[in-house]
This record gives sequence, structure tokens and C-alpha cells, in this order.
Amino acid sequence: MRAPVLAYIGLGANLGEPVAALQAALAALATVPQCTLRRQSALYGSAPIDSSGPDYVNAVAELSTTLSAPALLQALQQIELDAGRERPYRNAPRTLDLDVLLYGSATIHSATLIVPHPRMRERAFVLLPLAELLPDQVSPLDLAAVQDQGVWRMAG
Ligand code: PH2
Ligand code: MG
Ligand code: MG
Repeated sequence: MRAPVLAYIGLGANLGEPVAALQAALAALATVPQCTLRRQSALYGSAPIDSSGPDYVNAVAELSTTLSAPALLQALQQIELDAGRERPYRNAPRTLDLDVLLYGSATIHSATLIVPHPRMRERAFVLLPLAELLPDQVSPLDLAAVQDQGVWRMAG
């Protein structure tokens, strides 16, 4: 069996019941074979960026996994499908989005997966929750560059 890797997953939703959707997704992540849900950020509200519809709820989860990156992606896509995810067009509002942000220190450029996530450093809704889990990986300069984006930590 391969050595465990720490993977960071971005969670987002803005249709239906986004808070319940993220809580259910975190519970689902905890049951994926060969994955351990180690830590999770707080939930953040965020205005849509290059997207539309209601405000989003976002978070980041830290998994320890012995799944390969493609197998992890497949597991995430199954959880999205179970949450009723549809893909009518790019960046459409969604019931659940689960993105692989980081997979250990790997750089991946396949047809279906790019890691580190190509837009994560431009997005406050990723950087703020990620900074809770990996403060050394998110610099004050990174945060300053996205400070005009509407993101707020939710209570609880
Ligand atoms: N996800 C996107 C596009 N825009 N905006 C916010 N606030 N939160 C998201 O999760 C989000 C987005 C594409 O995945
Ligand atoms: Mg996304
Ligand atoms: Mg996605």
C-alpha cells in the first residue's frame, strides 16, 4: 500500500441548503475508504466569484489518504453526484463542489485533474479556510491580493 498523503479539499455550495450540504459532505469524506478526515476549517460565506446565484458556503478539509489522486477525485465526484450535482455550464451555481486543492507536494497535469488547483491563490474563499489549516502556506501578500473579495467566517 502506498504511503499516506495529506490532501486538501475545497468544499463549496450555493444552491439548496449549502450549510447542510457541506456538513453532509464532510461526513461523507470521513467514510471514504483509505481516507481519514483529519481536520476541517470553519465554514465561510462568500459572494460568487465568476459565478452567479446566491452566496456560497465554503470550507477546506484535510484528508490523510492512501488513494491515488485520480481515485480520490473519483470519490469526490461520487459524493458530488450523491448531492445532486449538475453541470449545465462552467461555474454554474451548484449543490456541492469538491475540488482537490493540494495532494501532498505533487504537481499533476492530467486531462481531468490539475493540482495544485490552478485558481486557488486568486480566491479568498479558498485561501482564508486553507490558512486555518496551513498558515505557513498562505502569506500575508496572498491574503492582501484577495482582500476585496467578500468572504466572512460563519458563526459556529
Ligand atoms: N466556486 C467556483 C466559482 N466561484 N465563488 C465562490 N464564492 N465560492 C465558490 O466555491 C466558487 C465560486 C467554481 O468552482
Ligand atoms: Mg471549484
Ligand atoms: Mg469542482
